[in-house]
Amino acid sequence: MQKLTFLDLKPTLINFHDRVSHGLSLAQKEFPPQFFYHDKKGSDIFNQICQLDEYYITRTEIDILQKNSKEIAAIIGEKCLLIEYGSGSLEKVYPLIDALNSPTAYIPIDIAKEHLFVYAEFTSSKYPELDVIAVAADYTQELQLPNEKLPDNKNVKNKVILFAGSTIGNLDCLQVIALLKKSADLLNGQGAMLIGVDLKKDPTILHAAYNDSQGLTAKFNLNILDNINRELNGDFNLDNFYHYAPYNPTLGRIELHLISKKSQTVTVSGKKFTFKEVERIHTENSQKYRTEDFRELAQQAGFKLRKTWTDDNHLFSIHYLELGN
Ligand code: AVJ
Repeated sequence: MQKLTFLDLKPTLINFHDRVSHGLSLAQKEFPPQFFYHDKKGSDIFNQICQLDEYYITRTEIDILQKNSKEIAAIIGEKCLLIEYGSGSLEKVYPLIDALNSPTAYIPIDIAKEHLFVYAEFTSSKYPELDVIAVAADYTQELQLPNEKLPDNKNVKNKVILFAGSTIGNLDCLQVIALLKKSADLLNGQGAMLIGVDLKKDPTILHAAYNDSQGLTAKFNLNILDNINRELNGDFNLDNFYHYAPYNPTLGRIELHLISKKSQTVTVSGKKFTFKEVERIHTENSQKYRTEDFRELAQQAGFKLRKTWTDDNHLFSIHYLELGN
């Protein structure tokens, strides 16, 4: 018997047209990083990036989780509600579910409903004994899980939010604190987060990861313009833009930009936008952290860093953050 529940908390989706038009009207043009995954092609390119030798993030995180799954499971303990922000990170969450040896429930939360449902069905058929509660919601917004849909409190000893994939790197530090505070609320002030965070390192390694020799990251970045052309009747000429992804050592982050090769005018849904030569559209930040910096940030949101796991080369980190004393 499968135990699968769907909860639709009706998250508000960003309207592609409005957000594109807004982003192109700003003095410093920008798009949110979610736009990379707007179409299947974007998500496919990202999966290809994850296979690149130069892109260490995905592989290293999976490796850390697998190597330390027993210890992580021991810290989390039995009768755990395992919540996950985002869904579909099979290689990351399945080893953890295995190591936890029947958590009380697994609760993936994702804004993309269709994708979430497919993933939840798959997970539930793989773990027929596991109580899977799929929640369509936006975890960056205020969020409460309806108590009556959750397992009885006496079967819950710990609640842990898994936030893998270094997605937190897309946020600036105020947004990180806000997200952690919202997470503390979601946990009702008791529980923990298991969170994947990319580490500061030799900029050459970072540069290679975001400027790969096959040009996949460039394709990933430029694909946003293709989506705008197709869906919003745009006339971006992709040959007129560079992919630019420098490491900013002052801010400690990789930045992705699309840079106009010349002065040009582009039309999107009948509206004209002008670009000066070398004017940019900022498409992503990918923040890197020292462990002590992340510890301090987490502290500002009321979390204590209990334990950090990393790989032998100190490329990536997984932190266990606890609420309360
Ligand atoms: C999905 C946010 C982890 O910051 O490395 C990969 C995505 N952007 N190449 C990252 C990304 C360019 C990414 N995260």
